[in-house]
Amino acid sequence: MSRARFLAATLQSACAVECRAKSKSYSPGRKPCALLADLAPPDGLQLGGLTSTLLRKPGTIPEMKILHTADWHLGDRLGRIDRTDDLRKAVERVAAYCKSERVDVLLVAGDLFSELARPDGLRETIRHWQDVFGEFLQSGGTILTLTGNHDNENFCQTLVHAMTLAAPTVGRIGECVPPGRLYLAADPSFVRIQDRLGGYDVQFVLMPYPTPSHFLKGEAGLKYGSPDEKNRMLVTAWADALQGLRAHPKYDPKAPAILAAHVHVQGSSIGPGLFRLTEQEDIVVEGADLPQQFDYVALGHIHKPQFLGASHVRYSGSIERMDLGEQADQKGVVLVEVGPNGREGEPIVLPLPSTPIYDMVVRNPAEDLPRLRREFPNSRHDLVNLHITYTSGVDQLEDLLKDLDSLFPRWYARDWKESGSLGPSLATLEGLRTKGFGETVREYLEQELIQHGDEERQAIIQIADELLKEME
Ligand SMILES: [Mn+2]
Repeated sequence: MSRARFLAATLQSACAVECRAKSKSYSPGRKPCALLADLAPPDGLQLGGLTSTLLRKPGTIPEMKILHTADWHLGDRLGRIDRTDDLRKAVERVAAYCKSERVDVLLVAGDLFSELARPDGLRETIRHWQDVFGEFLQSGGTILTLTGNHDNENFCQTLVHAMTLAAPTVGRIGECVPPGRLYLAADPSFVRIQDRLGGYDVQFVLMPYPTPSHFLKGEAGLKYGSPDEKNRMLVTAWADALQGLRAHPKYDPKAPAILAAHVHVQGSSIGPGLFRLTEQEDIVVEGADLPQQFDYVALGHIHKPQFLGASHVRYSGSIERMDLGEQADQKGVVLVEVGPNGREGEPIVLPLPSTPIYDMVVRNPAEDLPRLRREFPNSRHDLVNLHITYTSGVDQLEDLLKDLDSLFPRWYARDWKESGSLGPSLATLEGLRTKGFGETVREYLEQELIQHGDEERQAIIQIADELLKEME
């Protein structure tokens, strides 16, 4: 340890002791003696184990603090509901944790953007990051990200090219990434980050989702005959790429190492289902050796938070509930500390509040509506899938829909049927018959426009009919 570093460490230790004595928090590398008030969690959050991670033993080498998150899906939609505001709030909470926990590295393990986001939405997302993470980056924090299966390949490749043009030497395999910037990996790679005070490097292996364009390069990429064969090749290519990085001359197997990957690892629990992907389509890789190979494994792709076998191999889960399959998930981010000798202590889950999402069945509107008003007084932000049965001559469908609209303004999907009209057998037959394109469009418009005046509805349907005729 150099004399200057020794002096710095001593001062930091002294400060830590003083801070503890004054019930203040302390973390190395940032302004010492920040008041606990600075650490106040965002609205409504409870921080489990926060204080214990901030109070360090004096005289020890400081650990690098890494915050693991994934599956942001920024700009996503659920049915007719735009999730932008929900997701921005979640990102702001992640940034608040970066500040309150004195995080050094924010690791986002893929699926940053929704495939539903439009170019203007993507632009605004990047702008939002500048506002939200500006302070974190300026104070020397680093953001490491990689691409997932939902990330728009063109857009991410453009980002990577632009960032490489701005800083051509940053991100080369095995090199140190300078702090204070965001780094995005679209290809398998590994970089180092130097601890701000400890003087040691931590290696970060970054494995994007295995797509043919990034993992089956050259001739091999063209030679698969079936989807199954393609998947088998990608599984092998993923393992080979990881093995290749660990065998790289610049990779030090004795130095601390973190893996961040967007992939489905064998043995994980997907809950009710994968997000907009069938199990057959997914690439499932072998992960038995990962706990021994890495000090921490930061996974993305599966939205249900969990660890796999060892507590340091984790899916952080998404930052918000993205669909009905996630209604029971408690969302969060994971904080882990790594020192020169590897992981220090257990990873800690920091909770994120998320939007309630549920199915709502209305069978008897006259009774159900007053009851729902009593039972759901705070449902303005809830994401609701409405299933309505009404009776002609008893219920007014248009009024009923208006009432439900005011009770659950963020319903994201709804269907209704007349109680007498559809017997179960008839309903099944109806479902089995394949509808034509024109019929589907007309039925959709009829449903969507039910609350508009007849004249308006007819006018719009007429325009749609003309367009459909043109297409035919
Ligand atoms: Mn994914």
